[in-house]
Order: sequence, then C-alpha cells, then structure tokens
Amino acid sequence: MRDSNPRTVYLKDYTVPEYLIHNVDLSFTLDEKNTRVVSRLTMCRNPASRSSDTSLTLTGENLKLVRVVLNEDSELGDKDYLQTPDSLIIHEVPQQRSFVLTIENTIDPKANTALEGLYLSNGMLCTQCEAEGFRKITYFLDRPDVMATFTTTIVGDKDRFPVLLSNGNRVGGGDLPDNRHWVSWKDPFKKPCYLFALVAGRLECVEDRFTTMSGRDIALQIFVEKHDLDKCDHAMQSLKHAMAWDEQVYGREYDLDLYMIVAVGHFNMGAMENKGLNIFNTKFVLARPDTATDADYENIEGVIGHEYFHNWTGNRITCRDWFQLSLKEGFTVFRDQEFTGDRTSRAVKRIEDVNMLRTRQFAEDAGPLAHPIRPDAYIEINNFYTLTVYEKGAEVVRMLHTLLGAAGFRKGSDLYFERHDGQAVTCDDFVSAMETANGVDLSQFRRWYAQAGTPVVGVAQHFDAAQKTLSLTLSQHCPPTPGQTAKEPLHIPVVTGLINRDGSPALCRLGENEAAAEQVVLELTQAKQAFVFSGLEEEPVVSLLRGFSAPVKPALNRPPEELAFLLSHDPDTFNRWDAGQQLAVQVMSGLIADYRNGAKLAVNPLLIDAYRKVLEQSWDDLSYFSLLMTLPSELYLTEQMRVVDVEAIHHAREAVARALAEQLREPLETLYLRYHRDESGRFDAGAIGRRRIKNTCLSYLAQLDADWARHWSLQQFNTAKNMTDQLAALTVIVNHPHPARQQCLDGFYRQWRHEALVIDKWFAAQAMSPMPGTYERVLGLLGHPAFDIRNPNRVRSLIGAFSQSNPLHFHAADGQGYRFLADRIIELNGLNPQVASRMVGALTSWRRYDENRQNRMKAELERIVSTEVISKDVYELAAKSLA
Ligand code: 0A1
Ligand code: ZN
Repeated sequence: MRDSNPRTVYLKDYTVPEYLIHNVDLSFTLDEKNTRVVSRLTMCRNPASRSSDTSLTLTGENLKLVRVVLNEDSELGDKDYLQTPDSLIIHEVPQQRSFVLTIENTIDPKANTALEGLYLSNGMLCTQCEAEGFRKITYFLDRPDVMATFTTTIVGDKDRFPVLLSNGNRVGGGDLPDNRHWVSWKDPFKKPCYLFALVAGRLECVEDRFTTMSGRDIALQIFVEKHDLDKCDHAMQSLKHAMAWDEQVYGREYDLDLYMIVAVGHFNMGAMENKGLNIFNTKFVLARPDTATDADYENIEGVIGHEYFHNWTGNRITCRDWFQLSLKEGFTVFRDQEFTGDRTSRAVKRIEDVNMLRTRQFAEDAGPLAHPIRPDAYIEINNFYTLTVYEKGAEVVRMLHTLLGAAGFRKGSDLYFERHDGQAVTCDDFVSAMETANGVDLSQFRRWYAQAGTPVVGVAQHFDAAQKTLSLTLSQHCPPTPGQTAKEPLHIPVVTGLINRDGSPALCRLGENEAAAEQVVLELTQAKQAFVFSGLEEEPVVSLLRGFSAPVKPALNRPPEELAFLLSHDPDTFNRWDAGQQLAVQVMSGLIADYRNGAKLAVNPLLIDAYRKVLEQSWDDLSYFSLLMTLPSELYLTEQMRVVDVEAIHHAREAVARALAEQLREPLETLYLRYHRDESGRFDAGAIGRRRIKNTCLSYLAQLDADWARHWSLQQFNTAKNMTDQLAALTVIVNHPHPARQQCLDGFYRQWRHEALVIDKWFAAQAMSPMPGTYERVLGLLGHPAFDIRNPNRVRSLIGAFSQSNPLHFHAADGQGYRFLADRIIELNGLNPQVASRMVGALTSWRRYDENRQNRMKAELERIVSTEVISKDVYELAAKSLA
C-alpha cells in the first residue's frame, strides 16, 4: 500500500503524554514465526496533560491482537476498542486512578526483514527498538518521554534458544515441560521503550569484571556465535577502558551489576545502547589481528565507548521527543571522540573527525536535506540519524567545551546529571545547565540548535607597524537552506594563534589589560567584528580556527607560500595538517581547470617541495605523519567545486600522486623498506603508525608503472599476517593494473570465505576501484553466492561503497551507475526501508553536477518516488531532494 500523503510531525506540536506507564511486565513465548507477547501495563492518566479525551491510543504495527483485558478481570470486546493499521484505541479507560491493561498479541520475527522490532539474525532472535521499533513488538505509548520500569520473562526451546537475555539483572529462571525453559529479567531503572532489548539464541559468552570507583563489582559479558569467541578480547578491553574513562573524566559510574554486549550479523546501524544489554553490529565487536584492520580496532573501541557512554547521556537522562536526538547523540559522539583522542593520538583523531565532517556533513548541510541539529519537522524519524545530528551535534558540544574550558564544561555536565537524572529532557535543558553552572548567557549560542547550514567566516587583516597592532576583522554569513532563508549571526569560537616570520610563536595580547597568551578564543557573535592584537613587532602569520574550533568554512585565500609556511611551522597539529591540505587543494584546483581545458597537467613544484620537507623531518607520531602525506580525497575536492567534474577531479589527483611518487621516490622507498617488516598482533600506537606510514608509501609507489613496485605489493599481500597490511596490499593491487589482480582476489576470497566481515572488505575493495570495468564487476558481484541483499553490511559493502565512495564510476556520464542504484533502492525499499533510504543519499546532491548528470539523477529520483509501494523512509528523502 502506498502511503501517498505521509504525515509530517512537527516539534511545535509537542504535547505531554496523556497517560503515563509506571510499570511494564512483559512475557515472550518465542517462536521464529509466531512469538506470543503478553504485556501488562500499569498506567494512569498524566496529571500534567490538559487533554479531556478519556480514550487511550496506543501505537502498534504489524501486530496480531489476541486479547485486551482491563484491570485483570474484564476482557474487552470489539466495541470497546478500535484497531487501525498503526494503533489500538481503547474508547474508555479510568481517569481518576491507576489501572492495569493487559494486551496479548503475536508477531512474526521471520518475516521481519526491516530489522526493526523483533527479528531473526543467523538463527538468533534479537530486537532493535530505537527509534520506534517497540511498536512492532506490542501496543504501547512508544515515545521517549514515557518512562517505565520493565520486567521481562522469556520462554523458549532449550536447544534453539539456550541463552535468553533482556535488560537489567536476571531475577529468575527454570525448566518447563517440552524441552523449554524460562528466564526473568528486571531492570530497576525507568526507561523509555526504545531502550528495551531481548536476545535469544545459541550464543557463547566471554566474561570479565570491572570494579567501579566506589568499589562495586560489575560482571561484563560479550555474547557472540561460537566461532567468534576468539575475536572478543579487544572489545572487552575497550569496554573496561571506557568505564574507567567515564569515571575519570565525567565522574560517572556504571549502575547495574551486569553489562552485556551481544554481536549480531544483521544490524541496520553500528550498535544500540539498550540498558544493560547493548546490541552491536558484529563489525564493531569482532577483531583478531588477521581479520581486522587497525582502523577496525579503533572503530571498535570508539563504538564500544559510545554505547557505554550512552548509559548516562541517553539512558539515565533521555530525550523528551525525537527532535531532541542530538541531546544524546551529539553529546555522546563528543564523549567518544575525546575518549578515542585520549586513548590514541589526539591530533590524528581530530583530523579524521574533521575530514568526515567537512566531506560528508558539509555536503548534507549544503544540500536539499539540510536540517538543524535539532530538526523541527520529520516524516520518518529514522531518516534523522544523520551526520548533522551526530557529528555536527558533537561539534556544537565541543564549542561549548571550548567556550567554557574543560573545568567549566565539567561543572555544566555535573549540574546536568544532577538536575535531570531519571528524566526525559530537551537540548535546551542541556544548554541551561551549562549556562547556570558557569554564570554565562548562552542565548545566542542556542541558535546553533535551530539553524541549519554551514556558516562562512570571512577574514581580513590589517597590520599597523607604528601602533604594533594587528587588527583582525572576522565576519560571518550562512547561506540559505530549505525552509530557512534568513539566518541570524551565531556565537562562534575562533581559536587563534600568531606566528612570527621566523616560525616562532608570537604572543597574543588582546586589548591593553589582557595577559599575553599563546592562543586566544575569539568569540565572534556579530555579523562583522574586529579584534585587535597589540604589542607585535612585525606582522605575524595568523593561525585561525585552531583544532577546527567551529564547524564553519573560513573564507581565506592564502598564497601558497603562506600555506607552505604554516605546514612547516604551525604548532597546532590540526592547522598544520590543514595547511598542507589547502595547499594541495589549490594545486589540484589548477590541475582540474587544466584537465578541463585539455592542457598538460604539470604539478606545481612548491607542493612537491612541501611534501619533501615533511618527508625529511623526523616524526614521533607516524600516524600523524601519514596524514600529512595523504592528499585530500576526491570527495573533499568535490566539496570545493561549484560544478562537480568527477573525471577532472580524479585525473588531477592522480597526476599529483604520480608526480609525488616520481619525484619523491627515494625517500618513499626508504620509508617503506624501513617499516615493511611484519608486526602482526601489536596494537600500540607505534606499530599502528609504522603500518600506516608504510602503507601510505606503498600506495604512492604503486603509482609508478614499475614491475618492482607491483612485486612489492604482491609480496606484501602474500606474506601479510595482519589484515591492515593484507588489505592495504590488496587495495593497491585492485586499484591499479596488476597482473595478479584476479589471482589475489580469488585467493583472498578462498582464505576468508568463512569470515563475513572480511568478505565485506572483499566486496568493498572491488566496488571502490577506479579501474575500468568496475561497474560491470559490481553488477556481477550482485549475483555472487556470498552477496545477500538482506544483510545490511553486505549491502553497504557493495552498493554503498560503489555509490558513496566511487565517484568516478558511480557518476559515469551515461547514467548507468544511477540506474543501478535506483534499481537496488526500489528492491530494498520492500525489504528494509532504513537501509534503502540510506542508499538514497548518493542521488540527493544532483544539483551539484552538470546538466546531463543532473537530468539522469533526477530521473532516477523521480522513478523512485513514483514506485507503487514506497516506504515513508525512502519517500521522504527522495521527495525532499527533488523539491
Ligand atoms: N542510538 C544508536 C543508534 C541507532 C539508532 C537506530 C537504530 O536502529 C534503527 C540502531 C542504532 C547509537 O547512537 O549508537
Ligand atoms: Zn549514539
């Protein structure tokens, strides 16, 4: 059935719930096709509600209702209630006292390919309830501001479901006739139903313990399929590190006696923070040196941290409504970023986060789906788990941290936890706590929550040699976004430092009475504002927006020499790296123009020299060194162009990489050979850095059309004992004409055919290759026995990788990439709307391309929108991007 007029939900329409649920008693009798759910709700009228309606509307979808009983004894008949496709309306319930409503219904987990509610993954039953999946389990007040205590009893066959899990602490269990057993769980903390979880299946468990700062002993359990038991160590260590970090940095301690993590092979997202029972995509749990890359190891630690940190920022304090999603996500991403920064290299982590923000989130903010971090309308909330809500949301929290300082921020978070523990609150409550705790006025800062789009910050500088002052005039404007034409000035922290011409730092003195400092936070609040630095003997070079202190685009046209200077001298690790990136962008932009004019591509020697200097220095942090040596991605270059030319971008970037490889061949070779020995199994920063710089060198050397370079990559592929090195070699082989290409791909597949996560890498490496014939290969891989459109990880590794990370082939001028994607979206739309709508993203930026591509992308979006049966998820994104 096509929902031709899907309903839009508005923030301005928020009202408190008419009823409250204090307590939920759930019982599940498990069966793959027919699970019986009995839910006993203890409820009452909400005294805070002003509605005079005496009926009760519960939400529910795809449920088979068996019976409804009010107050234990009176079973309701047909005329007492009304069932609609998405609700159950009980005409009359008690208004003056609390009542108990018992609902019995059945569900079919096997038919649930959307992976929302209760579903099957490799024979195991599991749930996903955020945002609105609980309504696919039973009728309920499925909204985050209804918080209840849950007791859950699960009954199942002992052979098929030996392990039965739910939230909280295990409070009972036993045997039943017919080879069945039962387990009861009780979660003493009030929670919204989106944090409910149930898992049942043949699972094995790795166990450890953690002693909290107050001396409580917590059992930690990770549940996986048996053959994955040897891949849980890193996840367990990560969990313990996260628990200790949250105590040290935020003073937050874990609250239950048990913390469980379950890894499942079919999962729409990364992981889910269900109270006491996190459910994870296997990708963010399982790691062994030979199956997972260094990046996987880092991501696992980050995601384990993220879900753990949600226990306070999300679970103990949750969101009042889904418009407030960034309250928990922005803050929790900020927390996990800082955790990873503390655990690994702060400089590298910041660069990686900003890279993602500037390529993907800036694109979202500049396109038809731009929305504020607190959106004000949605059709399908699942479409708002976006880079804007998550990553830009984290940047907004980071700006508060910058403005208030670490100690002030901590005062604010302490007050937030103290004021709101056990509540469902808003982004405004969070800002208010920061405000009160620090005695500051953040009213203008609040605009970050309501305004979409990336502000552009203009910079003009004037040095007065007589006065010894530098006046820096900053200005801001934000381009219009859909539905928001006029923008107000934002409160933007611009961390700034000054550097003397000899490369030494110049002290910053703002105004006569201020003490001199190595750097200052300029608070830009007006459309245009001047800041005057005094006591300067010579005109310094300004290092602006250090650490990327605000999610803005600085409009700064620096001469290449100044960028090369900053690349050599800026003490801020982020700005130093960024100077190299901007220099490379400038050079590549020139080459892009040359390519379009049919001119020869000659690379500016200034860039080669700058990279040579980087290579000649000695670096402690080899991962950071690798980032300095890495050219801006094609996606970042895409962001810099008014009309995107994928071919010109690709060839310009290749030309620079080849020139660097040719002219810096010697130092690159030396570095490769210095670090090429195997260090499998070592995951300290040193070993990770050595692998990273070595593989960066290998990818440059592969640009040389040389047999010895091809031999090196083949040799590395054949002898690697860790996945980082093996995959790096395979990628190089697959991305260049290499005689052993097919042989390596076949060997890799044979070696890893039983490791799903490694096979995902095999699909992705092929889907992202710039080599001719990639489209045909991707099409062929759809028919490969290991491809399964019902598995989100597989879909992402083939269809996602091709459409989102292979601009050259996806945007082929004949439109075959677009047609391919639209066909897959239409197919997925019927199976898994969430995954389908995630794939729409690659088409939404159609306005950025030439007329031919615009027409072809638009035509595919129109074909998608006019599909007979279309989900709200896909409809919302496709329709909004056409509007
Ligand atoms: N809260 C989770 C993200 C998440 C959201 C929705 C999901 O299913 C539709 C699953 C996970 C997090 O931030 O980690
Ligand atoms: Zn989260």
